[in-house]
Amino acid sequence: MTTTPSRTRRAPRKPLSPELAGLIVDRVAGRSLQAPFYTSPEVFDLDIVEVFAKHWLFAATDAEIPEPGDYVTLEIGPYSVILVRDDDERVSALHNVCRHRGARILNDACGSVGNLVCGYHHWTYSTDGSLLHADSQPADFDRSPLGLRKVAVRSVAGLLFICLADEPPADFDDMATRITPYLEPHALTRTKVAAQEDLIEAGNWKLVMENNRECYHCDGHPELSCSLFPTYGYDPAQLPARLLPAHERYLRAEADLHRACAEHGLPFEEFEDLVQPLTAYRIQREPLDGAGESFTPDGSAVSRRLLGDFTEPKLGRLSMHLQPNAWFHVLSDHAVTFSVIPLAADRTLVRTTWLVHEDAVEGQDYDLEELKRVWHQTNKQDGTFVERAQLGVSSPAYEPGPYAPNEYQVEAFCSWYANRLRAGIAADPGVI
Ligand code: 3BY
Ligand code: FES
Repeated sequence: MTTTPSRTRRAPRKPLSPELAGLIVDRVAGRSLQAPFYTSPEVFDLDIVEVFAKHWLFAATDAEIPEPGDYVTLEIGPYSVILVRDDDERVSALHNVCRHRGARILNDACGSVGNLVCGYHHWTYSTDGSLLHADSQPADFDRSPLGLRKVAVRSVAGLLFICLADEPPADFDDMATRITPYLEPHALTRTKVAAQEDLIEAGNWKLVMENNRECYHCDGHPELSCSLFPTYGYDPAQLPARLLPAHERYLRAEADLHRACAEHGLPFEEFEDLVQPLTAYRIQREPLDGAGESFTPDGSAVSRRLLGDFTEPKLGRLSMHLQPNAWFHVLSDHAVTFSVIPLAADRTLVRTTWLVHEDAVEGQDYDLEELKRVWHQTNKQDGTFVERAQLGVSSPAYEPGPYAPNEYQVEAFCSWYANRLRAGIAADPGVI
């Protein structure tokens, strides 16, 4: 009996219309994207092929699958990926596609299994993906080439990343090396999931990301504005007069934060490379307003049990942005991760996960509603902004408008995105 070795196949492809290809090649920098990038099903498919199937994506946290057999599944366009902790406590990422006749194996978003058993004809795989058992096969049946197809996966300081490509971008290692010293003191591998919320926003995934990359709109976030400085994204030389008092507060808080970081050996420097690399990101430890500890009405810590071995709650926020689909706030007392998954041209899943120290006790060390309040409310408000943006860009009257200087990270996101599509067209002209 012969079996053909498995090879990664690409997502379905179809011709790219010349108009769309022209819009991609001729994108005008400094302005929002042309309407089809937000509204067209053709662009949605292109985004899956050129962005989500080719780049490293933040997928989940180690804390979501703490024990052997724990799994989560993730749907990305036509792909379904299983992240499962195997018996050696390593995380495997596997295509959720049975090697018999292709049935989806795990159909829940998360759970725990001994082995991975296909519900169709009961082919049984171990948690590292190897095929353990296939019933009623000939005596010489060779199981070895029929393990579940693997997806590249990396764990960095408690964050799990996957890449669907055969040859994942190698610059992931540069990012992993740089972000690890910022993240490690927060010991995310010693956290537990206090809450996770999925919000489906009525807008394109790029509108969700663009909205995250600026705080021009942050007066629409009264809860967040208690602790996040309203000067976010501004060049200090170009601050409007109304923000000067906040900037003075920021500078004092920043000096305090840098002293605390020096004392506790924490890196704080801004690193930002959001446009050119395949794995593009920014990371920085920034002060918070008020008490400077956490996202609360007065800025004081939500959880009495601080992360890692911290004794000092006033450590601001470690802020990290990753292209294409994630951002993070890592504080002294908790961490919040956000991942964005496109569902359709005009529908996007935003998954928010709150992590606390694994020994923190709900009701004693923290109040769950208080922990979630700021980002639950902020996400809802952002969902409304995104929905309004989607409605507006869907009108024939929409024309791309200019970004303000404090929206430079929005421009960086769109430039990165346009570069990725251009590279895809250059590599494979005429098709997506
Ligand atoms: O997630 C972030 O880091 C940014 C900061 C301001 C707007 N957005 C929430
Ligand atoms: Fe999975 Fe047949 S399709 S066992």
